[in-house]
Amino acid sequence: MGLTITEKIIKAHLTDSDMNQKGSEIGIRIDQTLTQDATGTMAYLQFEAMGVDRVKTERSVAYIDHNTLQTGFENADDHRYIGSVANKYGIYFSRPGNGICHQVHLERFGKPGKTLIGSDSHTPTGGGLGMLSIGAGGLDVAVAMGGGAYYITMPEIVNIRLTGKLSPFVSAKDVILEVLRLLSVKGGVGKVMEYSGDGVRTLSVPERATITNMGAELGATSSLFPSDEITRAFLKAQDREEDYTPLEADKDAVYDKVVEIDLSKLVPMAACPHSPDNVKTIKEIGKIKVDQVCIGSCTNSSLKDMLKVAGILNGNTVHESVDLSIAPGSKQVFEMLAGNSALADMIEAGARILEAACGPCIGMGQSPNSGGVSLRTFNRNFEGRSGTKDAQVYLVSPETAALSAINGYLSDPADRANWGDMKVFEVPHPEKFLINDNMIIKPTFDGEIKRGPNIKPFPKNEPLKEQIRACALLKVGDNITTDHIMPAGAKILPLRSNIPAISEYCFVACDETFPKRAKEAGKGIIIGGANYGQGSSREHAALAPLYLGIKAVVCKSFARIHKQNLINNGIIPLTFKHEADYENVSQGDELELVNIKETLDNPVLKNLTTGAEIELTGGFSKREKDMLLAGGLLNLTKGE
Ligand code: MIC
Ligand code: SF4
Repeated sequence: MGLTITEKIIKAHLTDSDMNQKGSEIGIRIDQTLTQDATGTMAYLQFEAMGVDRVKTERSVAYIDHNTLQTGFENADDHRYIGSVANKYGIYFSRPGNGICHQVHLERFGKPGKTLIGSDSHTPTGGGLGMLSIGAGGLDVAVAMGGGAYYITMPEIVNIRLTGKLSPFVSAKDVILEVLRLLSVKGGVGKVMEYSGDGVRTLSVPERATITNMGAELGATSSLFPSDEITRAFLKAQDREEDYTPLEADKDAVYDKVVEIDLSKLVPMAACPHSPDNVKTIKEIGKIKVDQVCIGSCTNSSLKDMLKVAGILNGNTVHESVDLSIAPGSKQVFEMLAGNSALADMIEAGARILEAACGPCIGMGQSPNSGGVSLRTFNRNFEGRSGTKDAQVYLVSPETAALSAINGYLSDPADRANWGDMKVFEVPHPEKFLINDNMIIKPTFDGEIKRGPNIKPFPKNEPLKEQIRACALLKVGDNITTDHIMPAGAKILPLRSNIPAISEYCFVACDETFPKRAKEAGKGIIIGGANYGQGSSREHAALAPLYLGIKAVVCKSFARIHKQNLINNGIIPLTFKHEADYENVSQGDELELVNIKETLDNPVLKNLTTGAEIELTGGFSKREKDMLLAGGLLNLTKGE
């Protein structure tokens, strides 16, 4: 039987497990890692605590791209800390200003056929190059940097077969929006999305990367494209053709599911508030008035995206009721825009040019006006993530965003009527990118570690006790995101290195009294619905609850990275055996997990308030059980 691309890469990296058992845990060797600054400080504190003298990977890179709004000393201190750790332990350091981790990694480091894990959920961007790239918690990345295997559930493999060619002004963003429309934000859980078919050859590497990037919103473990002549051309244009290896699925590869998409039938679409899978065509939504347009983020900030935007803005003025901001994805993109008239066209049209960083995507500025309609080329539109609770955020392609910014209303770029007398144009793929890695510092393996006063140690857990008796401190519904559990934004992000301080914001999006109540109770259990913890990889969504005494989370189902983060930190993630039992626990009920040490597989939750006995499921591997018993991965490694 032939192999899929995913299986080929896994087979070449398998440590000690059996990949033929779908759904069982496998360990893989990791070739490359990446961190960003908002998760990086914790990851490197954990790496330091492991006592390893240098990184053991082929390439590890630390990026500074999230916390670049330096309103106090905290972020700059974190940057210095990460830079100093990188230098000492052998990690490349991408300085602030060099760009968003995923865009830069695609340009300068990613390699077909290799494995990459990153402490950011959009690490699968690398799948655009045919690299098995997976988002993980900071602790998992620290372990991989130390040479340890990374563990995932052997995924099901979904084949997304692309045929045809996109029509003019329909874009890669519309492809992934269509996949989200078809499969939903839960549709990729436990799966890798593997793209194939004739349509693949019509998409450049950055376009493929837009699609694999937003596979994170499906909840997928990863998304992958083959490595072919288009991949070779991209690597050649990045002056690293030697990194090319061809990679495709065998003709007789067997997939768990096949989804067919005819690219020529797609039309421009948008994900409507407040979920990336709430997808409608621009025509269906209609010509709604727009207040703000933001272009950029790791999904849509490649050179081609920016040139398309510049082409639309050229000779026009941003509509007087619209505020337009543009953040190029990397210094390479920025410098190339500056080297031709594209940047001037954007500035002339009235765009507010931001630095090459995450910026508005993570609520670092550009919050929309109250109730404002904001069109964004980003990947997440969770309620409140923009910094304005009642803003209406729509996720769109760069073409839709730019044209709407000119017109002042949501405009379908494939409909010529929306172009007025504007010129229609085509953007060719560059044959050569501008190569200048002067903002990437190679490590010299020496120097002092520089710690700022805001950098506090991470909370420690203790080995699991026989019994957990605690109150249901909070009950939440379905699709709770890590932005609910541990919000980001300009005010809270600078506290990422200080768990006691950031814990004051834990769950405030759901219940402002939560941190105070949790501290008073000293311990607690959280009750959740389906797809609990979707979204980001931020380990803080486990570390802050740990600090606040949360012992277990009981819900209908979990998102992959968050579940792993809970286990890594010794918080027990359990699911209801019968989903209907969700109704049998109310916030405030006194609960008991009886004899939990022995019953991790099938524990019983006693509701001491109502007398109900609720059956739960653990479904942990041996390794995960050992972590939970030890009170987390670090305790386990240190034998505590
Ligand atoms: C995000 O897009 O939510 C982030 C910010 O990039 C996160 C990481 C973080 O919270 O630091 C992610 O996607 O993992
Ligand atoms: Fe940065 Fe946004 Fe991408 Fe997260 S999704 S890495 S915040 S650009």
